Amino acid sequence: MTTIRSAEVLVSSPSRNFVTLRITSEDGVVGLGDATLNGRELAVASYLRDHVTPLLIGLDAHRIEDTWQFLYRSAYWRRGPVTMSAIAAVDMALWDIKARRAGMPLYQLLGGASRAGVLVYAHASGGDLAQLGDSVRARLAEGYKAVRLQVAVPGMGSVYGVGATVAGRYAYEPAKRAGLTVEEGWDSARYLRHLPGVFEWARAEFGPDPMLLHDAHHRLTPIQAARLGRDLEPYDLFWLEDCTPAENQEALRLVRQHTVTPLAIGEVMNSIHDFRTLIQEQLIDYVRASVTHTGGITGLRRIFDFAALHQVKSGSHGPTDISPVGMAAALHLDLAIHNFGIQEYMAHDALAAEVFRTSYTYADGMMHPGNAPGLGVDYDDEAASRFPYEAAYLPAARLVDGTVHDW
Ligand code: CS2
Ligand code: MG
Repeated sequence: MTTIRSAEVLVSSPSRNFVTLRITSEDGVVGLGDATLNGRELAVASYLRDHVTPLLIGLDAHRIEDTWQFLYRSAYWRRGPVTMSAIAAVDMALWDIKARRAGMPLYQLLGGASRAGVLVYAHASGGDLAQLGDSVRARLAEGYKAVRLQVAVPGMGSVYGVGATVAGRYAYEPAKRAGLTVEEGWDSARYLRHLPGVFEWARAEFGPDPMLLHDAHHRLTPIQAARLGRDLEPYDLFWLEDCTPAENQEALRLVRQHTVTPLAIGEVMNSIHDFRTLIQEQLIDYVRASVTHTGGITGLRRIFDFAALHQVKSGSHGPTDISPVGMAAALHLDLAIHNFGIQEYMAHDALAAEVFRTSYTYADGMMHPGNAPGLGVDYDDEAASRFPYEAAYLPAARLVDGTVHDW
C-alpha cells in the first residue's frame, strides 16, 4: 500500500485555461491529471478542491478501479461533465503514479503498444477557398496525412472553427477569446449549400490521398445531417463529425439510413451510457470522446472496449482545451488499444509548453507518447504562476431571427 499524501488543484492559463490535479504519494511520487472543462473550468476546480481531494488523502494510490468506482457511486449524483472531468483527473494522476513507480511509460501498463505510432489529424481553415488552400498546404507540408477542413460560409459572418489567422498555426478556438460569451450568426441552409462544393474543390486541388475530415459542431437536424452526409459521399471523407446534437442518440438511425459517410460523435459526452445506442446499433463509426471528460483512462477505455465489440473505432478529442496532460493520456491509450482509429492533434502553443513539459513526439503525420515513466508530463509551478486564470468562453450561435441555435 502506498497512501496518497496530498492532492492539489492547479489552475493556470498559458494561452488558455487549464485545470490540473497533482497527486503525491507518501513516498513522493507525483502524478498529474487533466480536469479542464472549457468555459466551466472553475466549477471542476471547486468540485475537486471542495469535494474530492479531502477524500483522497490516505487512500491507497494503487487502487485505481476502486477509487474510480468510489468517486462515481459514493457522490449519489452520477455522470455529467463536471463530475466526470473531476474523476478523470484523479484517474489519470493515479495511472501516472502507478506507471512512474513501475518505471514504465503508461502504455506498457495498458497492455503495451499495438502499433508503431498514432495517426493524427490536424486542423486547416480559411475565410475563403484560397486561404483554406494555403492552410491545407501548410499542414500537408508538415507531414499530416489527415486534415480537418472548416471554412467560412458566404453571407454568414464569422464561423466557429475557422481560425483568425491562416498563415501561422491555427492555434486554438474560438479565435476570439472573450470574457463573456460572444454571439455569432448561423444559417444551416447556406452552410448545406456551400459545403459540398468546398470538398469538391479540395479533392480537385489535393487529390484522393489526404484523409479529409469535417466538423458540423452539432448544428444540424437529423434530415439535414442525412443530406449533408449524402452530398459529401463523392469526396470520400474520413469522417463527418458531430452532425447533430447527439444526446438524441436515436436521431442517428435516420442519418444512417441515408448516407455511408462515416460518422464521428462524442466530444460533449461523458459516460458510456451516452454512447449505448450509438454503439450497440452501429450508428457511428468513431467514438469522439476525450479522456479528460469521460472519467479518465478507466472511463474511456471502458467505452472503447464496448465500441470494439461493434466494430466502432476510437477518434479521441484532442483540441487545445484538453491540456498536454490529457493529450499525453490519450496518446498512451491510443497506442495500446486494438480498435484505434485516429487522434485529433491541434497542438498547444509555446506558452503551454512552458508550463507543461511533455515527452510526446510528432513526426510525419504520426505521434508517439514517448517512453518516459508515467504519462511523461511535468508541471512547472514557477512558469504557471506567470499565467493566472482568465475568464474565456466559447461563442454561442443564433439564427437570423435571433433564435438560440444548437451547439
Ligand atoms: C472542436 C473543439 O476539436 C474539435 O472537434 O469541436 O475544438 C471544441 O469546439 C472545443 O473543444 C470545445 O471546448
Ligand atoms: Mg468537434
